[in-house]
Amino acid sequence: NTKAFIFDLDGVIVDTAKYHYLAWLKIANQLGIEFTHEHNELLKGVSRVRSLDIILGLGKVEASQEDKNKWLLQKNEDYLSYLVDMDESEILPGVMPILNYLKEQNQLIALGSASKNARPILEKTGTLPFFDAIVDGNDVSNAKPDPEVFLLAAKLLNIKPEDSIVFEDSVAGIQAANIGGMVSIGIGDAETLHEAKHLFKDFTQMDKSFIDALIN
Ligand code: B16
Ligand code: MG
Repeated sequence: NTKAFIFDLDGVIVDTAKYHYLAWLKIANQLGIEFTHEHNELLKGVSRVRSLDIILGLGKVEASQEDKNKWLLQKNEDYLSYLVDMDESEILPGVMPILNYLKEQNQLIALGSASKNARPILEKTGTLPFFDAIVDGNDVSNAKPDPEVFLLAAKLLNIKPEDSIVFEDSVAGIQAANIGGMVSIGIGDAETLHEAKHLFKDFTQMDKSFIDALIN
């Protein structure tokens, strides 16, 4: 059977979460807001605009739209500076074997990411040719946990939600997949992602028989 395998980007294909964190940390420091790795969990899978609002909320800082726009721009420029030297070495362990196996099995692959920087990251890491459809932060208006991003990906592939499988590292993303009626697979920490249907620490823990069972 042909299924749609929908991958989140940050934290699933590449570990860009650390760069998002560093870029947000600069803004937080500038504003005198404490911003820990734990706080950063709240931003995973969340849009750029919403992320800033969450950080400002942590520090109970109120700001004008003008200031917010300035910080959003600064954050993105800083984030992009970390991506300049990005190459295939930044692909997370076990991802390439799974992408290759899915292709061998003639399965459809899509990206379902909140990021507006998704395409250049796929290009730089050489993973772009694997994707039959790409839906990112430029294509949707409702952020995860709204299932829009994943539903649109499945639609572009002409596959029903119940025949779609989502790989996600964020709580909001797992919730989006579940709300969309898809099979949610958490990649990361079991406690954080307890709402996922299946859970793996990373892709090296996932064997081909697991993929076979999803396909058949
Ligand atoms: P950008 P994902 C998300 O990507 C990140 O997890 C989240 O931390 C980030 O704020 C969001 O993309 C927007 O990214 O600023 O590049 O548009 O995990 O949905 O692939
Ligand atoms: Mg993610």
